[in-house]
Amino acid sequence: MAPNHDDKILAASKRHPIVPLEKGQFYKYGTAGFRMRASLLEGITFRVGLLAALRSRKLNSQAIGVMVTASHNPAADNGVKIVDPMGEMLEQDWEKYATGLVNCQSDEELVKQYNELAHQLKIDLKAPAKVIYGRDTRPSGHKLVSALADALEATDTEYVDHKLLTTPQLHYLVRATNTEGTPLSYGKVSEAGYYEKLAHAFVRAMKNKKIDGTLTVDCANGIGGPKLSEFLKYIPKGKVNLDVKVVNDDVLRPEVLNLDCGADFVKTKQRAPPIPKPQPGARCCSLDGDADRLMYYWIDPERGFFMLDGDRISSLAASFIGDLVESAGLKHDIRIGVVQTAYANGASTNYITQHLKLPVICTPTGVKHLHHVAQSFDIGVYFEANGHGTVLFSPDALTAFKEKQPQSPAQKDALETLAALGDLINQTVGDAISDMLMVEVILAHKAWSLRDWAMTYSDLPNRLVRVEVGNKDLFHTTDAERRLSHPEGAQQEIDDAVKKYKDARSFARASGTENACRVYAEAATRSEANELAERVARIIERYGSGQ
Ligand code: 16G
Ligand code: MG
Repeated sequence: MAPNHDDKILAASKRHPIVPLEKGQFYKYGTAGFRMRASLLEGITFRVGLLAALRSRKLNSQAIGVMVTASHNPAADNGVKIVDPMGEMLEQDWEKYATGLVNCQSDEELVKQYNELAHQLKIDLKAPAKVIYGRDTRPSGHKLVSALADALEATDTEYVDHKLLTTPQLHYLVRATNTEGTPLSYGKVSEAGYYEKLAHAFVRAMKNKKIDGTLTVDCANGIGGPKLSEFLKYIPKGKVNLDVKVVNDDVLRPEVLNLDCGADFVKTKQRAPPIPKPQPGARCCSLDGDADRLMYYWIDPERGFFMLDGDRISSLAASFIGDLVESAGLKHDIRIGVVQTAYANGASTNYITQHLKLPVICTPTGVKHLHHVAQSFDIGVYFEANGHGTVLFSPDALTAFKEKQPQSPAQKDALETLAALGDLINQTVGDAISDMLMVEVILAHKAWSLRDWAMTYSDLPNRLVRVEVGNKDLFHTTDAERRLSHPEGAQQEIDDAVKKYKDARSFARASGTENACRVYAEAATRSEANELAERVARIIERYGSGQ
């Protein structure tokens, strides 16, 4: 007899009601799952739990992850998203099922839709299911994970509460859980396992190179602070001289989370967060509230703040790894590619294609798009300008690093460093802690300061503007968000505006996380970039109000 979860779901769902939205509005599983004010999320998280259980049953009872976080958003927000078995974002086809369940008007309709989904997707509700979850430091997380656990109980799903985690740690744990005991094992299924793997790979990748000076890390007063401090204990004494100063790591006062600090603040405000005065030129970096974004910067006594964003990290990684592949004698066997979004500074794209001679592919915004394209290369480097990204190595590439017989000590060295990077760099999702270690390794190998790194190319001046519009859904894009297909006529006006400026580029898109449009413009000078952005913003405003 098929197990009947219906009564249990019905009863549990009544305890976690959905907050109705105004007529005509609905909740949507967006680029970062469901993200909004925490007070709206309890019922949503319960229903996400139902879907995660279905997904596990659909995928041969593999563990599915659920992360409760609102990343760089203010403390009053929260969010919930599903992680697929290999630690990737939820398959896009399933986003609509999440949206469907969450928008059911009544508990009865919810149960009906849950069963219909199971039927439509040929899911055996008798099969075992497993879900693992974690949350960031937001106090609202408690209530949300208990709603989630209720959904898992109601559907007879096995679950593990991993408690406080960075988002990338949860992604790691999902993959580690599903590969445990197989030849593809990703590491021990524990937080300690994550630290051990990273610390060991870091030491191997450093190859006794010396790290210069202190690195100050702003942790956005989020989960990255305690987790980074914990990680540092795993670095074997005397093996590497990483000197980290952890700042903005106050997780006891929830209201300071992401407040005037963190990677998103640094990127959008283009200035340093409050940190104890670093030595002039000393390395600083910022993580965001769930530690999946990274920004580097330094403060120059004369010229002020200088930022190295996701595009810079991407080009640094591509250049270093490209050189290693060549030194390892694998240039003709391994295809390296870089994936960016339309927000990537044009100067970085030119540097990668013309100087590094590597292919660049542009995708729409959102990690899931970049990740999948990066997987089409043997080594796929992907970063968003906002500092989220990673480097993916194909199974063939990893095998080549381990099995190729070196013809010289230099080749051996390069192969070992590549193999270590394969373990150091999070293969599931962008991970600020792992990316930071990668950057430290590269700078140490190249014996570069941040200034040397910044010298590789000069960014084109650029400006990002947020535009309030009546209805952002009027705006449709094409060509990886670089052009508007709707409303008709808008793109022609943008093209005409762009033509008025030198080396200019501009695009507009509807945000996937807020009810607004975003306009990006770059041009040869700062004033031109500002002027163009304002001009395009006015065009969007006009079309957005239906005039
Ligand atoms: C989410 C995305 C991020 C993207 C941002 C764009 C993930 C995990 N996160 O934070 O990659 O850059 O949305 O926001 O995919 P927007 O659509 O509001 O511009
Ligand atoms: Mg984040």
